[in-house]
Amino acid sequence: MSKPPHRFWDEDDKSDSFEKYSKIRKREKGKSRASDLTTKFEVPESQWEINDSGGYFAARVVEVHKRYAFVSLEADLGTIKTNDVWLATIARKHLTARREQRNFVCVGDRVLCRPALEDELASTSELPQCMVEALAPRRTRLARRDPMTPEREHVLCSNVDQLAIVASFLMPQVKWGLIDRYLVLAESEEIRPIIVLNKRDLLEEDSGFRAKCAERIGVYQSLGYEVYCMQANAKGATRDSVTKELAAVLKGKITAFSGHSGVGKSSIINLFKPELVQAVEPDEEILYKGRHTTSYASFLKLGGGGYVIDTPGIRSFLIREDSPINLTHCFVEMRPFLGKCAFRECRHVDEPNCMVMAAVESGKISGWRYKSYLGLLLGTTGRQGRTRDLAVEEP
Ligand SMILES: Nc1nc2c(ncn2[C@@H]2O[C@H](COP(=O)(O)OP(=O)(O)OP(=O)(O)O)[C@@H](O)[C@H]2O)c(=O)[nH]1
Ligand SMILES: [Mg+2]
Ligand SMILES: [Zn+2]
Repeated sequence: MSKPPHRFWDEDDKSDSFEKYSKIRKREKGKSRASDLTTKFEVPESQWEINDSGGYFAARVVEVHKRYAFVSLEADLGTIKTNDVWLATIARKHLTARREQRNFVCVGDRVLCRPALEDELASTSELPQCMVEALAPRRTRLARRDPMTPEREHVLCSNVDQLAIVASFLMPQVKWGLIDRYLVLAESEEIRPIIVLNKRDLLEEDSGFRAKCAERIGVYQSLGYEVYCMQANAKGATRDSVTKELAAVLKGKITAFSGHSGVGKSSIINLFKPELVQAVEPDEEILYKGRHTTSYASFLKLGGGGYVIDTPGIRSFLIREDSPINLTHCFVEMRPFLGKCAFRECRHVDEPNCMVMAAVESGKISGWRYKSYLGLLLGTTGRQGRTRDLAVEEP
């Protein structure tokens, strides 16, 4: 998996403690992944038996509905024939397991399918029909938790290489805390984050808000994150240099687009000539009605190469990295201080001789990023944290 061109910690000392914590993290991560593999439904691809006589074939889930999904043929890994779409249902024998999951499959999943038999046909459909027999373990995943049933996890999409974190400067106003939360998710899944700030046209010249945005963008860039500022609905936006730069970043990769409703995710994707043009409500009023224009995630092939997953706007999602070590690791500017505080288990909250807090005080770590860290650390632990998971406090 390719890494962004420049990362903050590249030039930093890869100290013993850093290596040590990296190992601990890997081990913990392995544990949480192993629990995903408890059902017969999840089978590594190396064990798939694709024999042509049974008509078995590998496919990619491109859209998920309540009772069925759409899948596209994927003979070679990475070559998804998005114009060869099948209506897929899950083989009945798998339907009792995995209750903790809201969906059995999600967009981006690699699945093993076979053509449906006569008595398995779901309904009259123009499309050929198939049964999903196995799911490949997910390489990466974007998940969120249902606030009413926090033990249930809803995986929004899987196996993406990159995460485009989309926000608009205004209408709705950018939530920096949400961006930080997404960045933690990307770091923890080890996927490349791309920050896209849209609706540049709504920024007033010389406003204090504009200056604040510039300062925050500068901090993200200094951490090695790419930030693209654009106006997706501008005339000639497809030919804009920012659009071209972004197109180059999307090429050859699978990128999920995520962010609040109404920030312009679908409008941006439409600039890249997707196979299917995404619906966009021209009326800004959708923001006030709280309606989502995109109602389910879909997998799209771009004209210039690469695939994107357009997701409906979301407000919150689950963060796995709720231990101080893991969370510190996901705030890249804190990595150099891992294991250097006086207390081995330092949470960097109120402990004496904390190197992270010292770095905040000396200005090495920005105060608002540190506040985001505190919000995530204290807000995602314990029962209270589960409900607080919903409201992203603005640092
Ligand atoms: N002023 C301004 N409006 C924009 C811009 N880009 C998109 N819009 C408008 O913002 C509204 C929402 O855009 P969408 O692309 O549907 O947003 P979305 O993020 O896909 O929203 P959901 O599908 O609900 O999650 C539409 O009315 C767009 O026309 C922009 O750069 N500037
Ligand atoms: Mg949309
Ligand atoms: Zn500390």
